[in-house]
Amino acid sequence: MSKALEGIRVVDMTHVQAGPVCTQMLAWLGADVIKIEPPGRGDVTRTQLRDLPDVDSLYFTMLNSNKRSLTLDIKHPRGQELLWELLRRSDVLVENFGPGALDRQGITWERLQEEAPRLVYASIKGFGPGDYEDAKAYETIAQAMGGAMSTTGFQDGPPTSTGAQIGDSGSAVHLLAGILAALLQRHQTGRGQRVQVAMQHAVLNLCRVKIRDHQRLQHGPLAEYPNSEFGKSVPRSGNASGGGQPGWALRCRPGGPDDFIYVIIQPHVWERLVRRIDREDLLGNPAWDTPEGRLSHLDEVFSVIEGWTMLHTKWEVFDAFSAIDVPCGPVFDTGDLVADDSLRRNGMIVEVEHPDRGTYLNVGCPLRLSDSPVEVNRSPLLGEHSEVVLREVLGLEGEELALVRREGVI
Ligand code: CAO
Repeated sequence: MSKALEGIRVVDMTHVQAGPVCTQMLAWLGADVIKIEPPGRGDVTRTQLRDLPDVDSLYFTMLNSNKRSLTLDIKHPRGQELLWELLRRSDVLVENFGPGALDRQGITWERLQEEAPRLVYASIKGFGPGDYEDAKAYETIAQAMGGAMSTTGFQDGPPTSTGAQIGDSGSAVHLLAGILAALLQRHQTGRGQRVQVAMQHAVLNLCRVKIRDHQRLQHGPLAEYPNSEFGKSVPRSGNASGGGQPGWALRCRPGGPDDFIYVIIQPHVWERLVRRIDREDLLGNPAWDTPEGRLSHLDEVFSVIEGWTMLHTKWEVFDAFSAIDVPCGPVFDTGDLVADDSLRRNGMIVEVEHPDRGTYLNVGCPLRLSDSPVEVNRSPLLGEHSEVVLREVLGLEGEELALVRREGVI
């Protein structure tokens, strides 16, 4: 079966996490993603957080599947020539180097428009133009400056980062959307365009509800928050749901660190819920029976439900509450995730074979297209496809190929 992005060639000058996640998705959708890496060392993540000596790290293998690796020294004059040849024959360039890194090599938007007018030039930086534009950024810096940290955690604790990589992988997904839109628009205009995502902007976009609450706060306290006092900015709200229906993480048996279930109280399932937990005595009492009545003492409401959940495992509570249509979800720890049958059947936890490390687990592709199935293949070894790419795409042969290798260009 064909793939959605078949025939699209991507020059992948990404490293670490934010860029590689985006180009991995382009590859899963069928693009030919050629990852350019510095000869000899490659993407820094190949050697970071290694679990096995001399083997590409899981950090690298899990973010670079389905790509081809071309080592190319972009600071060498011959490397530059080959890069430009490749760019002229490609559809998309994706990069996430520090501010100005490509410009310093003469790879500017102005020149790209002249040399490769159909090319979509996509970048991730920490920040947009202005005060912060020259600053480098990592995941947690974006979380700090995009609103996630100040609003995550409990009010009596420090600002807290979230485990979901919303700065890096969140920016990657935003960039993917921009690239696909630019490729579509190219059908009308015949031209590529520049697509830019700032990690701070991506995180802020994901914190939209907190700016909603900031404005609500100017008109009075946020009743659904667990906090008793409010200042001028939105406080950390622990495990409050953030939506229109209250929710909380409730303890379950046997009381381990992840023995919790998240329960949301919808008004129309309240009666069923209290019957299920054997608290019919609460029915008929407006302080308990109406959403407005419950709002003023949500902590008490949830501790009553917790009195029942603590007697059962999170899976038992999930079954019992799901059976009466109460929205709830057990807290999955990483062991639960990799063992979950349905995630495996859905292709979200996949086993991949690697020549150096054997079998490893990858998180699969959450996009499911009926006409473009995704097969997750292993990440490339460093420079594994250098010669084949130079031969196939740029037509280099024999002595020309031998020379670039001898001179350390690839
Ligand atoms: N051949 C030769 N040189 C190469 C090369 C190649 N194939 N590929 C990259 N390089 C060089 C670049 O030209 C650049 O050199 P100069 O510094 O001399 O200009 C250098 O490698 C990369 O620079 P950098 O600033 O990107 O790298 P860093 O490790 O100092 O910073 C990071 C890393 C992530 C902070 C920075 O890249 C950044 O801010 N990126 C944008 C935001 C981002 O994506 N952050 C997410 C990171 S994931 O948590």
